[in-house]
Amino acid sequence: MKRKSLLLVSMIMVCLLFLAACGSSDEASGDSAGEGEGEARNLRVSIGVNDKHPEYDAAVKFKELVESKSDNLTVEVYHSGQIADDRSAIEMLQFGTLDITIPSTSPLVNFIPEYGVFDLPFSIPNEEVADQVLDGEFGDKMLDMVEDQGLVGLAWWENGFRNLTNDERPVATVDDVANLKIRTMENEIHLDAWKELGANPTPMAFTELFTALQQGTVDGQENPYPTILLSNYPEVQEHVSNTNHVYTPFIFLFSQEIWSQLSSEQQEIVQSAAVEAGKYNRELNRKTAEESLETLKEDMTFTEVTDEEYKKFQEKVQPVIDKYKSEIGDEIVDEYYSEIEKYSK
Ligand code: TK8
Repeated sequence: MKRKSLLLVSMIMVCLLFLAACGSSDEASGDSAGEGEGEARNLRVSIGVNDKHPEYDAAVKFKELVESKSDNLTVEVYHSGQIADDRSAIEMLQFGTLDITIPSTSPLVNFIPEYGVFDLPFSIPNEEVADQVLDGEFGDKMLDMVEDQGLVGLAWWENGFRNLTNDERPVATVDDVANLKIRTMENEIHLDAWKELGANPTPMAFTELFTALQQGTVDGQENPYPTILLSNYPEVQEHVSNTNHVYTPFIFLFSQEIWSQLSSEQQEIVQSAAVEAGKYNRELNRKTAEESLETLKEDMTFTEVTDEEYKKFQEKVQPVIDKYKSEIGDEIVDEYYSEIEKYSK
């Protein structure tokens, strides 16, 4: 009797060990979203600028990188706000009805006030400092901050230094800004800054801007040189000035709801492609900005803002910076400025 019960116990142990091994091998083969090559999916990317802009070229680069590395991911790029403007595209990511958008950071302040640091006028002094601040711990912290909004921040791309255009008069000094109807992004810091400078600002989605300039609903706008040239603003604007008043990043955002459905292998492919295409975007954007300025000097009336006048712009908007330092949060603003100082030496 004893021999039979021992045999039975041994057989049960062998079965249990076998089942345990099957269980672990199932986990290893990984059919769940977290493991293996994941399910086939087409990723839609929405950007606001048109297909002549460096951001579009970088989005196509992202598509090529993903499709070359993945067996089951495809990418479609929709430019010119065909799917939605920046703010609506962000909301579509939150609802899981769009996969990717790469907007300016400015509309994000409507969801995450801390993102207002990037809108503080005259803060980032040049692209080199921008890269070091964004690619360092501070930039990583800011990317992580979007998680509470149903978003995944994958990489920093570049919109660039913003410059003023208008159809009324040359702008060389703060006084020249008086009463200009300036379109701003949907961002209260930009609105307040242009009010403080004496303008009459109006917030508006980028997708509506060309028509508003064409119809004279607004006198002017502010954007980096590539956007000014490649959005055909010289057709509807006479004057451009090198105000360089804000450096705006583009942020590569992925819907968190859709991200969680990707396998870890697919997530790795998408993340590395977003970062690599971002480096390509920065390089192309800077080259295009130089070339665009030269063309704009031919197509428009360029007015130089001298260093002396530039300081007066900075002094004039200081009250806005002070006001938003406490609204954004003293701690994050202090950290932002100390990062800028650290890399400006
Ligand atoms: C494009 C926008 C745009 C921005 C603006 O998606 O709204 O003026 O500078 O380029 O993000």
